Amino acid sequence: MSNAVTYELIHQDTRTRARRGRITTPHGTIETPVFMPVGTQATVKAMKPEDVEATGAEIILGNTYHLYLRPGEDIVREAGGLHKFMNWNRPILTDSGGFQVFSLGKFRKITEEGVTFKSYIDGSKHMMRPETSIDIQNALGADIIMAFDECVEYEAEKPYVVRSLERTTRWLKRCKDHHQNTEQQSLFGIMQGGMFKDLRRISAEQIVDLDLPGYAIGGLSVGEPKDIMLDVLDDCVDYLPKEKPRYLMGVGTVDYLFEGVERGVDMFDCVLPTRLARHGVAMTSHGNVNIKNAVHQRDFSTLDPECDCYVCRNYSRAYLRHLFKSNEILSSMLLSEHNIHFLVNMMKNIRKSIEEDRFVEYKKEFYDKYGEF
Ligand code: PRF
Ligand code: ZN
Repeated sequence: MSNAVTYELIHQDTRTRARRGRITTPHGTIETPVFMPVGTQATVKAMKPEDVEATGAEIILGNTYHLYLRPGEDIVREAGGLHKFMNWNRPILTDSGGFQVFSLGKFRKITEEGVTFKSYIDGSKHMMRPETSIDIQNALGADIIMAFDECVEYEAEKPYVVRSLERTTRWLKRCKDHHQNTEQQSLFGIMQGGMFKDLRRISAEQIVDLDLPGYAIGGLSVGEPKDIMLDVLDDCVDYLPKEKPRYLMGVGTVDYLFEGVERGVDMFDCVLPTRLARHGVAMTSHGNVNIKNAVHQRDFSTLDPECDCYVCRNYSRAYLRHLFKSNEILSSMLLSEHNIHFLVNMMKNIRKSIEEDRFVEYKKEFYDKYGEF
């Protein structure tokens, strides 16, 4: 039986762990390292699929938890799956719902069987088991589906993290046993273990044992300081097999993308570019630009002279500021398109620099221009 998703290593950087690769899926190929825009509610907020495609994005994320609660996975299945439902014909990855459910705080309860939680929409009670998450993800039909895991909070105590990661491994086995559609959808395992390197190693050994088509690093970027996050990440990547893709979940600030790539991560996702856009912030090669600022009132230059996206080819900062100040929907649409293009293009440049063994130089060049993070 063949896997839906395969990974090919194209070039290993000679001076860092950065690597250039390619992931093949039933809906097309993805060049890695890759940034994946987030489309939680079966839409990348404020963007039409063709606009997402125009940015060069090759894969987007969907979310089990949100689509289960609304519209319900049956409706997506009846529509012919998530690709068809939302009119996106390229690869999709769905997160398992684990992370979203655990973010609910006092509105959820964890047992060996699964997690009970209250809907944020109508307060109704639900139980999500590893099997439920897989059933929903099978109905949605994404190319890559994620294991149902527990992401522990940053300051969780070690004894709790031990129990949690072992339960996450047992849940992963249940996910793997339950997932039958392996030729259409590939299940990725998720490493946990909090900020404890010995536990990260144990978690990695347990999940790698299951021989899955890819692995994610979960439980990072949950509020810990940057030096701790990078120190833990350093070790995590080494525990994962070289011949499988590695996905750092929920990470996508500009500096973390470079730091992750440098440590050998292949896939990233983050809501940041679209969220910043809706708050009037543009990401540019010279740092973030707050379009609300009065200095842009008569600024007829573009957001970023180095960007060739649809927005930068056609609109001025003065116009974008006007749209934002007037609460016009087009403001979110245009800034989202630019920000996604910015990150996708940055990853394209990173990939090229790895191929040419000058990732280190490119990173320095980029940081010098970008300024403070
Ligand atoms: N698990 C899952 N999704 C996630 C995370 C996780 O740990 C994170 C942590 N940064 C983001 N999204 N399933
Ligand atoms: Zn642009």
